[in-house]
Amino acid sequence: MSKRFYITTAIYYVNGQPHLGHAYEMIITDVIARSRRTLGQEVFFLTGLDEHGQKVQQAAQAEKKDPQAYCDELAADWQAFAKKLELTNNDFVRTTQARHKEYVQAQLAKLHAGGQFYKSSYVGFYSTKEETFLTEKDRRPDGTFDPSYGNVTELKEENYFFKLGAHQQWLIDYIEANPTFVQPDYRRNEVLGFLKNNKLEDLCISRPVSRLNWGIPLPFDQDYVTFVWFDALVNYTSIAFAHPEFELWPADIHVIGKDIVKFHAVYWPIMLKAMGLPLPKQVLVHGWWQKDGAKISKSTGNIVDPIAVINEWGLDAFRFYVLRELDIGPDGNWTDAGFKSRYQSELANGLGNLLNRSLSMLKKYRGGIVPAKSDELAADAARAADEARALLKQNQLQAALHSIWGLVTRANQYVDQTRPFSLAKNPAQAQRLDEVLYNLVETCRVLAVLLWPFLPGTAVKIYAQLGLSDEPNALNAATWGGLSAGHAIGEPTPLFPRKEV
Ligand code: ME8
Repeated sequence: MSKRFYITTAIYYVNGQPHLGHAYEMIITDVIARSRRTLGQEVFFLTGLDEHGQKVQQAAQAEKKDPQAYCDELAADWQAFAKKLELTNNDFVRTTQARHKEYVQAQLAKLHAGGQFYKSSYVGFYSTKEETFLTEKDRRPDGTFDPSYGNVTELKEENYFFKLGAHQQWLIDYIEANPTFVQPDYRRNEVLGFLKNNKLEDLCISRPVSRLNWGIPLPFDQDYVTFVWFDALVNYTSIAFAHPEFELWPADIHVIGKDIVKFHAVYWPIMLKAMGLPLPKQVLVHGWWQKDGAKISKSTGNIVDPIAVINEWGLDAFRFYVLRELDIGPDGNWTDAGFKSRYQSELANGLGNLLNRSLSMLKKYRGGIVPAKSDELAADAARAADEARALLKQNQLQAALHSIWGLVTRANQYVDQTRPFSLAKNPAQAQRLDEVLYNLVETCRVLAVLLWPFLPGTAVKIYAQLGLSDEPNALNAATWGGLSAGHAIGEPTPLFPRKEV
């Protein structure tokens, strides 16, 4: 059995509907998963839901629902959302599933037996919003806590703690020896800075049932449930080992947002070490989306509804905008004007126009039959394919799209330069017209192959319009000359209808 490329998203709290930030994370993970598939690797892609903890319990209470019933309803929406985005996930974890809960309890029992936990009294402050304990040193100079913590309450209780602190130097050494473990580099430097300048506190891994009962009971003390983060992080392994038919662990990439780096780059490696498991190869950290320069927030109404955008503009227009607009790392800003502008210029007038005029001319001038091979654009296509291949291997999605669009632009310029509509008027130019038409339709075919990880529906439509029955899902097929003379293409239809804006 050979190891599969195993990639995960964070798992999402089921306390509301998915928003732009969640959609972005799912899409970049899907593009990386598809990229590896198109490069010929076997891939396992996991996404899912984080269903326990106070946040979810409170959201259920606010709707006067039993937490499990509440999660079941929302889980159906989230699963439908994954389908709407055409994610190629191989499984969908819900942390309330028996397969996950049993695994978490088995790990807890093992760690407890191995002396990794101790019971101690905790006096301090608690942020429900962040599900985290706070101390005096988290106060701001004016004595208050940062509003991002929400309502902070004072609390004294007995809990179980996991011995994190003992592994601080080991983790520093590990991250220094493995420069790609946390990416981009500036996130890695932040983690190292945090570890070198702070004493790592032990991690509280329990919550008393008297305060919170929506969680996985500790197998060794029924008065407690497991801290939601300990439960959540373990999903990456519980599901990997729920698939004995594949070799999955260690994960190749955990894709997460910038707010949860500490959990993934500090707590999780130490948990895995204690569990006797190898560490994931990489934690890949993306930035956060804003809209119109302000935080996305349901309460202020500053939101982008991904489903509404997809229903109006199509899935691939949505996928394209978020991937082309924002590299993995920095923060991004959604504007409706920016979205429409990319739709119009890059999709409708760029790619869509290239395909439509290339196929329409082939229909009109050659009855839809591919002429003899010609290779005027072969070098341009090969350059775009080589660049895309190299960039996809490094998860440089935005840069890869940029290279691919270089080929779209080149082919559109080629139409303007060679003027096939004029050539068609002159019978003496019949052979030249054949050459031009071949270069155009073959470039469209190569583009479909290169675009498949990013815009899978569009890639499939291009192949169908070219009259090809296979799927454009293997990058090797980007080699020039795939279309043969005499092949009959299908019907040209606009990929991205122009819209009044
Ligand atoms: O943190 N832009 O869940 P979550 C980009 N359950 N990404 C964003 C975003 C935005 N505006 N808002 C949120 C949790 N995200 C835990 C994770 S993993 C074992 C447990 C991203 O639903 C965020 O950075 O609050 C995170 O990666 C993901 O959405 C889930 O956030």
